[in-house]
Amino acid sequence: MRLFTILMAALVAFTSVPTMAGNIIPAPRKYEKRSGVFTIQTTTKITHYPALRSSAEYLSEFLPLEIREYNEPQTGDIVIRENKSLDAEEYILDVSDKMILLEGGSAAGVHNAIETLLQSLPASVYSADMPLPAMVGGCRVEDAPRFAYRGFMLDVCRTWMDVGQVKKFIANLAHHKINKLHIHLSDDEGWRVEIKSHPELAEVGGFRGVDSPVAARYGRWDEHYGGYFTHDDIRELVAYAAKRNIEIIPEIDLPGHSHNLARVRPDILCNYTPGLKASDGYDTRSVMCVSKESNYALLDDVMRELSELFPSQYIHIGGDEVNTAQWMRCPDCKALMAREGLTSGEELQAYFMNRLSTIVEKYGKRPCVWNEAAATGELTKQAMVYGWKDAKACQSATTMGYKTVVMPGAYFYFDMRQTQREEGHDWAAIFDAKKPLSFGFKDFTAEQMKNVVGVQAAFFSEAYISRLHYDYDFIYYQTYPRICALSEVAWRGEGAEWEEFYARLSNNHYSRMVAMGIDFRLFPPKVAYNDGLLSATTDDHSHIYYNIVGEQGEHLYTAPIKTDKPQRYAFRTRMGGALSPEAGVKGRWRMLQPKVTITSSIDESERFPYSNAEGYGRIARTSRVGREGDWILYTFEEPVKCRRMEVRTGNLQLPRFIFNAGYMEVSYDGKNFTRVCELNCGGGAIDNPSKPIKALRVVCTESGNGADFVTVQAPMVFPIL
Ligand code: TNX
Repeated sequence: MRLFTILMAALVAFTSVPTMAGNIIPAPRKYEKRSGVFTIQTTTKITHYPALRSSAEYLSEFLPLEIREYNEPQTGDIVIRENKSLDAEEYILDVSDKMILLEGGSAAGVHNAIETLLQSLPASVYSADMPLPAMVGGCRVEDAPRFAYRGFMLDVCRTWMDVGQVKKFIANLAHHKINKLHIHLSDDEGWRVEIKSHPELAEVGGFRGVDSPVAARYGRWDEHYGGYFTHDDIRELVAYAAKRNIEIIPEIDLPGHSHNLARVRPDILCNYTPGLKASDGYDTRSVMCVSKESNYALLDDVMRELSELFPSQYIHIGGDEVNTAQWMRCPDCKALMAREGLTSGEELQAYFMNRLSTIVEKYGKRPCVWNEAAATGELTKQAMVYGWKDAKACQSATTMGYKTVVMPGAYFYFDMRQTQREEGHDWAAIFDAKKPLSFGFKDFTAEQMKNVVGVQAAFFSEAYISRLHYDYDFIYYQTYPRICALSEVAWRGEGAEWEEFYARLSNNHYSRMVAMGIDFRLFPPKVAYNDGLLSATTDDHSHIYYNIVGEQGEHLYTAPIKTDKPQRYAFRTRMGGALSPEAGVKGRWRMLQPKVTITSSIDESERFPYSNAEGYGRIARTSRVGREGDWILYTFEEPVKCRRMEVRTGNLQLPRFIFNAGYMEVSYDGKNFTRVCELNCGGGAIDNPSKPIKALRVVCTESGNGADFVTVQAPMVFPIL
């Protein structure tokens, strides 16, 4: 058996795609293999130039060796030093039989050298339990990033992540040479940073649901849900990130996305009373009034505190998806427009963003905005623009003269789902790691490239919260290996060939990520069915498991399965905490679409009638929010035989616009109903019904959902396989 394994490994090595030397991600500019081997012993020392103590300490978190301050490189040491002839982030890693030399233009360059060294060691180095002595092959790496800005945006508003969780995220970004963490600290669903001069912003706005004035949007409706970072927390995060060459850029998303702020401080809103009927008495306005001087005074306090807390030269002030209709109904905003000669909502937003930018600049910082806020070109050119809509929006910002971070959603929004059947948003695109790796700057002119500061990806977390109870970690499943692809593009300025990159990933990097504690997404196995034999294969050293519809448990796959019902099997791979989506033969995920009529105690919306959902293609909406006692009824023309039936209120993959609480009933005759289950995230399901189903009904037991309506979806009918 052992011999067989060795032979197989040799075969794999022999037939595999040639990869960039060193199998490093992101691939270094120049990598030369050298003769000789350095042996790290338990007695090996990490010696460092005086100013690089922190770098030595960082390395010793993975290689627990003695640290010494030293000025001359000594045989047998791992030497950390500055080389002034290199750019700040540039580095040289030189491994010979005499020593390991890590040189950087600054501590940032040294950090990059350390990350490359870690990737040159066995994967167990990441869990700090690499057995010593360990051998490192001789090599010389000369490397530098193409972009100074290599970022990731984390949304801690929709789903709260505490200091420990954010630290873990930062630690893993650092292993991929990502050097900016853009942290989204305020949104409609939460305010996540303490403001000492206005404690209510975080103390009240950091929580939602139950007794909070903030609506319980997205998951955990029956819980006082949330949290926020104190000033001490922020200082801890900033220091932790800095040690890993990561700068934290805070974002307060203004003047839109301010529903939370408006619930805590209703005085920020425009001067008119909204119609409250559809939302069951709930004010859903979410935009700061532009005309109120008191708003600028409040924001001055906020920006002052943020500027003291975060050493970054940037503060992101948002500017996306502003509902300007609210300003058009406000007499004070209209008067301001007349006074200032402004003719559109966009111009009014530019006025607001410029006022806010002046405040940010007063505190010695530069403002960052989402691309909409710079669309008219009126915003100060001091601002840095984050192009999220598409590549065009990025190009147009660069042409107007804005420094621009490129992050088109269709390539870099890692909250998007990865295939049709997986979880997550789909509005920008459905894509896996191949997509960000394919990103290039071919369409950008040389002039435009001068204003491109770098690349960033994002994880918005609306879909995360309702998946916290899954048996895998949704955020890591969504973000890795897509972040590996991001790191390649951001470091090198271009992607790589997929085959070559995938070889580096699957041969080396997967096991590194397992040791880093990342529960990443594996690619699904290939499934084939021939002559009554069902087989599954994979090429990434993971294990294959399968389950059978209607049976409990998961089995290790070891050999082809003889069956005449291949559609009953689903296969997935696992490696550590990583797992793939399920794969199977065509027909495994077939759904029925029996003729159905949808009725409700609530009238349908005119724009999104119930017939949309009856057609199984599109979603429908009610004309108002659900109240206690409301119901939605799904009646089938003919009783339906199936293995499972499920109905959901709310938006497709997103539990919002739902019945917050309630239950589901089934009827086999269309007259008598029996209760099946409580609603969970707005939905319910019945498995293995005893008879064909004539109707399902969901009943609401709690009024309101923080919005104006309830989304109605087609029933999901799973056939007997
Ligand atoms: C758009 S990107 C948003 C966010 C959402 C995200 C979901 C941006 C500036 N705004 O509010 O969470 O889409 O993908």
